[in-house]
Amino acid sequence: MTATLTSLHIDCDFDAGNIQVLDASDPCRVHLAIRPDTHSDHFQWFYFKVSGLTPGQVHRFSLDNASQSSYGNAWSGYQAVASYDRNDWFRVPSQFNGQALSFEIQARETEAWFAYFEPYPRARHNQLIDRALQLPGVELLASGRSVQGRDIALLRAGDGAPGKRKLWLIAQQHPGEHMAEWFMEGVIDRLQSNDSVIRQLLARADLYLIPNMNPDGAFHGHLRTNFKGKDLNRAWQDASVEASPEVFFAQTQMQRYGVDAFIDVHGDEEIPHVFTAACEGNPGYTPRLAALEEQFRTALCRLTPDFQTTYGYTRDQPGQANMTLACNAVGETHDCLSLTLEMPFKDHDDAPDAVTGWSGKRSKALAGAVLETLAGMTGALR
Ligand code: GEM
Ligand code: ZN
Repeated sequence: MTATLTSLHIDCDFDAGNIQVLDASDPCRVHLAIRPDTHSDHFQWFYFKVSGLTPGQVHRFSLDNASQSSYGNAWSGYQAVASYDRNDWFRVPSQFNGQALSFEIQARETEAWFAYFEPYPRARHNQLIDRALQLPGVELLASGRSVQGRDIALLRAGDGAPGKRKLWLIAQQHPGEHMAEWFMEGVIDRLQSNDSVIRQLLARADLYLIPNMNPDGAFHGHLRTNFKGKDLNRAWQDASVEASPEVFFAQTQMQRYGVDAFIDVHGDEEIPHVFTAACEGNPGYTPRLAALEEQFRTALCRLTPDFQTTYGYTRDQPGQANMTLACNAVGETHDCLSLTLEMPFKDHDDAPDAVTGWSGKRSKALAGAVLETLAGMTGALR
């Protein structure tokens, strides 16, 4: 006789939650769908809680609309993440059949969370800002407002003294790319270490940090857009207070303080590697900028196995860059080293981790290597 299993309760009414229940009548085979961003057709990010699991029982979940997501081809080779406590996240066996992404767990406990990537909670963001402001030499330089009025913190590490290089790092323009703010936590961690590399860096440069560019989108479980349905990484030529106040704020501050190097931190759904994209298609691209990009990539490769230059986006043809992207717009406006840094939703196949795949912890470690790379370049940036 088959034991009657407890019915499951599925919830996503929390920070960054996103799921729609299609049919949960069979607790062993649950049918779900991912909800699109508000005011946009984009979707891929999911994050939900399941209660009523039967320990020892295999429970299967199917995202039935996966193939219609923004990056429908990206599900091949992807594994969902799960957690029993929202601190320790691990990959679960997942399959994509060309239509639906299904994943399963042999439950250890009666409750579990599932997500597209290890979520970076808003509460943790607030703690990160508070912790950063306790560090010597770190200040809240300015605070912007999102469409819905959430704070956008611009932190500066350093005294802004004349002659110091201005290094900008912004993160999570695309709200579903939670690895980006894990990276920014790694920046703050390395600053807090105040080791000799950081002291060398801050002797010559100031860091301008925006740990989360899109708090509304993150809170609402969006993949790609802000609360007005705007892709912020397509807003850097026509930013407005009405449609894209987040970018308008960042650009205003960049104009005010200046930029000598810029890194826009993202996640990539499809490519299972960490990589950068740069400004080779900009009209103002020069051999000087090409050399700086090469110096950065070569140095970062030497510092960590969690970076590579073989895989990445197709290079833009000369003069063909999309200037609405942050990387290209900032690189052109400020004639500086400007990069998009991409971390994978899957794993970094050059140094895979079978348990976690790419993770928050690896995003944080990468940040330390990026700061070390920048520390070795401050003299070359201008
Ligand atoms: C990407 S950036 C795309 C850059 N493409 C090239 N060829 N340089 C985006 O915004 O689409 C960043 C991301 O979404 O992660
Ligand atoms: Zn992105």
